[in-house]
Amino acid sequence: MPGSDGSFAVAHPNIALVKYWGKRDEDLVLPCADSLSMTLDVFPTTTQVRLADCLAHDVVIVDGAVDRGETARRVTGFLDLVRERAGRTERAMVVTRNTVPVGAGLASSASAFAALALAAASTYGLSVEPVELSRLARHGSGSAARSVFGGFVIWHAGGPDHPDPDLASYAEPLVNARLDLALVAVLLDTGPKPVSSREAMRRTVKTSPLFPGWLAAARGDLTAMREALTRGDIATVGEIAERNALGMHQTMESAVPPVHYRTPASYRVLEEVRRMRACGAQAWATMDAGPNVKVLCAGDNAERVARELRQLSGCVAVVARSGPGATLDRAVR
Ligand code: 2P0
Repeated sequence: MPGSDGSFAVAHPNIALVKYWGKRDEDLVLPCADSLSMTLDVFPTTTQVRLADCLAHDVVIVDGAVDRGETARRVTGFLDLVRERAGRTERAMVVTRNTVPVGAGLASSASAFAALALAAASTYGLSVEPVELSRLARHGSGSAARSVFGGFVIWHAGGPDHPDPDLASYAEPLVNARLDLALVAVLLDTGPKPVSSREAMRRTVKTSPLFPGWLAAARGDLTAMREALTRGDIATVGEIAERNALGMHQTMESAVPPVHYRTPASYRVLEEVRRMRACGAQAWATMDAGPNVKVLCAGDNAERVARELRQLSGCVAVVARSGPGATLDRAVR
C-alpha cells in the first residue's frame, strides 16, 4: 500500500529494434503491428503520485515546474482512466523528473508513462502485475507498454478479431534472447521536435504511399529479429534494425505534408556508421522520431564505438546497455 507520500516509480526508456509506427485504433492506442525493443539503463524517469483530495484538479510538476499545457492534459487524461478503473475520484499531485532530453526522439514518453502507470496504479489500488500494467501504460503512450519490462521486450499488437482488443495488446519480455547488445546515442539536438510522433504517425498512416509496404516488411522483420536475438546473431540484429528504422523514416518523409526528423547532422552520422562498417566495424544505426542517431553494437565494443563517434561527429555520445523494468521505489524522496 502506498504511504501518505503516495507511490514513487522509476522507469527507463526503450529503443525499438523493430519500430512501432502507426495505430489502428487511436482511442485504445492499438498499434498496426507488433514491435520489439530493448529497455535501456540510462535516462530514467522518476514519478511520484500522491492523492490530494483537497485539490479541484490534478497538479502536474515536471522537472520542478508546474505544467498547465499538453503534458498536464495527457497526465490528467491518463489518471481519469486509472480513477475510472479503480472506482475512485480523488485528484492527485504528480511530481515527475526526467533525465532524458524531452522531445528529442529518445523515448521520453515511454519512461514517463511507464513510471506514471506504475505509481498511479499503486496509489489508486489497481493491479501492478506487469502484463496488466503494460496494457495500462499503453493508454498513456504506446511505447510505454514496453518500458514496463527490462531487457528485450515484444509488444503484441493483438489481433483485430480478438473479442477484447484492449486485452490482446500488451508487452512481455522476450525470454530466449541472448545477446549483449549496447547502444551509443549520438545527441545531435535535444530541443523539442517540429511535429509530435503522435501526429507524424497519424499523418503517415493516412497519407504515405510507402506505409503499407513498410508495415508488411516490419512484420517479417519482427520474426527475423526474434530468431536473430535467440541465436545471438548481432550482424542480423543490426541489419534488420537499421533497415526497419530507415524504412520508417521514408514512410513519414513521403507523407502529406511530409515529416522530416532527419537533419544534415543525422545524415552525416548515418554516413559515418556506414563508413565504420566498410572498415570492418560492427555498428548499425537506428533512429526514432527525432534527429538523433543511435548506434547499435556489441557490449564489449561500445566504448570504442562511442569514442570513434565522438571524434567523427564532435557530439556527445552516451553508451546505454540493457536496463531494468519499471519498479516501485520507496527509497526516493
Ligand atoms: C518506437 N516511436 O517504436 C517508435 C519509433 C518513435 C519512433 O513509439 O502516440 O510516443 O504516444 O503512442 O509511443 C514514439 O511514439 O507514441 C514511438 P504514442 P509514442 O519506439
